[in-house]
Amino acid sequence: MKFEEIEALMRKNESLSEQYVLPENFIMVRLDGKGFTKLTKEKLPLEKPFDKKFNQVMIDTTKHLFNIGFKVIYGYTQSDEISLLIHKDDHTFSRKIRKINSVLAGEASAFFSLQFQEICVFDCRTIAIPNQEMLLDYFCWRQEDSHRNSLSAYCYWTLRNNGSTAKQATEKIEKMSQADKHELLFQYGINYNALPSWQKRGVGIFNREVNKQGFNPVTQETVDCLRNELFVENELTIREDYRVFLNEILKS
Ligand SMILES: Nc1nc2c(ncn2[C@@H]2O[C@H](COP(=O)(O)OP(=O)(O)O)[C@@H](O)[C@H]2O)c(=O)[nH]1
Ligand SMILES: [Mg+2]
Repeated sequence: MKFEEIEALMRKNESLSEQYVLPENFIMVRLDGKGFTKLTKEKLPLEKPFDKKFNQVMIDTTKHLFNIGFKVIYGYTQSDEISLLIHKDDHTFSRKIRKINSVLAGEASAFFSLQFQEICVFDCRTIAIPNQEMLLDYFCWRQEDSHRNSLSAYCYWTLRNNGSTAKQATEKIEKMSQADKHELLFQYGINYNALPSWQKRGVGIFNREVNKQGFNPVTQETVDCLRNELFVENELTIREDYRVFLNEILKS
């Protein structure tokens, strides 16, 4: 086979297996740390179950993903995952799913690894979201996941710190209801409801307009101007209030 024929065949096979996010759909991506249970337990010096520096690096990684060419409307991070809502009209990489996933996973992995000077890897998946209601459901779902996992993580480490083996702690937690978990923590002097919001509900990141003073070198005057700035919401609301909050971000 000639080189030209080989090339044409390769390109045909590559393009015929391509998948795209359909027009008019929001592009949702979710990145998740690969093997972070092991990484956070064995390789990184972190506090358990939650570590402020780890969370800050997740926030900084999310912010980094706002600045790599996609029109990101909202970012949400909890535990070792990041969700990014990308604009309906975004046409980066012609909406090719393979490109979106690989570039975002690469950017997040590289950025995060540099912060800890350790190889840390994220996977990435893309989900087409056809309407606004489903989009609100998506973020409420991730927040509920955050809440459940955080309650279980507190119970797990409380039991471990008080003599249980990993197996015993896991088995005990599996059988417990949400109310039982609150009660267990209470017995050890932890009021789950009073814990910092970022540990229970995750953190939201979005652009907002702020008034800044600039200096005009021509007129030698200070001038007021509006600038877009990335804002980190550490105190997210829940359920219906969260939906209202997200709707406001979508309007702007
Ligand atoms: N020590 C510590 N671990 C964390 C923190 N945030 C997330 N993790 C851990 O990261 C892991 C994420 O879970 P998951 O994605 O299901 O597991 P994976 O498949 O091993 O990445 C869990 O084991 C969490 O305990 C943190 O702030 N501190
Ligand atoms: Mg993970």
